Amino acid sequence: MTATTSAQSLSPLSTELRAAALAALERLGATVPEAAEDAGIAVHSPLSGERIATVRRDGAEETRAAVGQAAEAFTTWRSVPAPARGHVIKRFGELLAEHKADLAELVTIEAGKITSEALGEVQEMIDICDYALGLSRSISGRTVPSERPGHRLMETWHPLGVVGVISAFNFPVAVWSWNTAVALVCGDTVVWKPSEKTLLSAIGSAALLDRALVEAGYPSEISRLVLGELEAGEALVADERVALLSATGSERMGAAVAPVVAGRMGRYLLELGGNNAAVITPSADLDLTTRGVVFSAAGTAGQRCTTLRRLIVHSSIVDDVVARLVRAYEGLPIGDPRTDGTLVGPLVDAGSAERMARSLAEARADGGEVLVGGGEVTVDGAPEATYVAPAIVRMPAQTAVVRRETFAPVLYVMTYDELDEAIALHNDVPQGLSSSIFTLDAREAERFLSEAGSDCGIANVNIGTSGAEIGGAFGGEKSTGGGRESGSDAWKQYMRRATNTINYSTELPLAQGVNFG
Ligand code: UN1
Repeated sequence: MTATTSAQSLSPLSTELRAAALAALERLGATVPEAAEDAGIAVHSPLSGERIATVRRDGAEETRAAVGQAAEAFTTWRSVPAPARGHVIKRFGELLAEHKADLAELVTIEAGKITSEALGEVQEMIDICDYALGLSRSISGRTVPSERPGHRLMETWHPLGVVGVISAFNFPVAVWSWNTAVALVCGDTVVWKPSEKTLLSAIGSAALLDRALVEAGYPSEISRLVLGELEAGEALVADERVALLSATGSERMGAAVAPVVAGRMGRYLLELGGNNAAVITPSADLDLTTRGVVFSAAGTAGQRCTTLRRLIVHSSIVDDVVARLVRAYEGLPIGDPRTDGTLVGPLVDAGSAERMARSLAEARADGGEVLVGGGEVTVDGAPEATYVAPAIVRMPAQTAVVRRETFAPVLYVMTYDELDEAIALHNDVPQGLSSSIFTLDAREAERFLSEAGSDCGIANVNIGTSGAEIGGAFGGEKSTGGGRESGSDAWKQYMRRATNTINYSTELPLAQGVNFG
């Protein structure tokens, strides 16, 4: 490893962050391909707002080479028995458990998550490994009655090929692992293009998977990492050898990716923007509701795709709900995410803060009233970092700014009188990821979960919109992209289905009674 980010140019905080990141990577057994400052990709830490490293930049050519290696590795990996593939994932999970703190530290340094949430992200990786291990012994097709005597009709599932994974900064490692653990037990190989904002976390986690593969005697080409930007992403999306492209990011990114993959008849799995809402009804337990709302709206500094962005509150309780939330927001500890007790860390970069400020200005122009937060917060020793106070805005209507996802902690509050009105308002946004209702009334809860209720991929009762477990299928409808990752039967997207008809009779009866001579 050559240190090309000159120590003199770093502030004391950035020096400390760089040293901590490099030490964590060393413990993870990872080598950082550092590049000259003007040649590579700059890695910033949101904790200092400054560059802490410069990493090699892979372009289209390197991406195509990685896909070629993964395609070659597929020809052997696909024939390894699924339970044996599961053992590699089991080992990967063990390594993740052993290095949980190291990887979480990198996630905190690069994505700005508080330590507890960063540890939670790594736990989510361990959980999906457990899940995928079980899957490796339970993937199964079915047998269907044949209309012909002496015939068997059945379905079998086979590996698909190379899976391309494009992941976002806010879950820099967990989302890759959902895709990778499942894809690998399904017999696919993976090429990963992580967010250019979180390359060190990616390098650290990929090193652990490499170790699990190599220890078991398999080639590390089964899983490839591409350290690139737009050019690398475009090459991955366009490559015909990528059978499934799984991408997490903005609605704009998804709208660019989908036509390219569809145009080459590839498959895509998209997990895009969310504009998640909670309906709060008069019977809600307001202590529990307040806690659920604050975690989902202000947690991760509003930077989850599942972050709660809209509250639709019954007009009879809105003043009480708002007063409780404002009180809770006023007491939110904002600051260095490594410090015990901090609940809100920095935004990923200054661009996020600018977009938040623009959205707040637009909300005000629409008649919105900012009840708490919204401003930048200065944190000692980190003058270049971007910390903000999570905001609550009372809106007279669901205007354009509310219908758009702003990836920052802004919670819009609107009111309703009849549940039908609340559900209509809830669904009247382009996105359809996650949703909640807070109620103790079973009829209201069931209506929200019914076909005439929330139109989202995730609909909860008496918990917030974020923090899903890996066992369920994760994803959403409408402009969220329609994909499902992680648990349940999401594995089917990573495999191809074959329908087999086997004739074990001495006759050749044709289906549909056709007589052919
Ligand atoms: C994301 O923000 O892209 O449900 C994923 C949650 C997490 C995953 C979020 N388990 O909030």
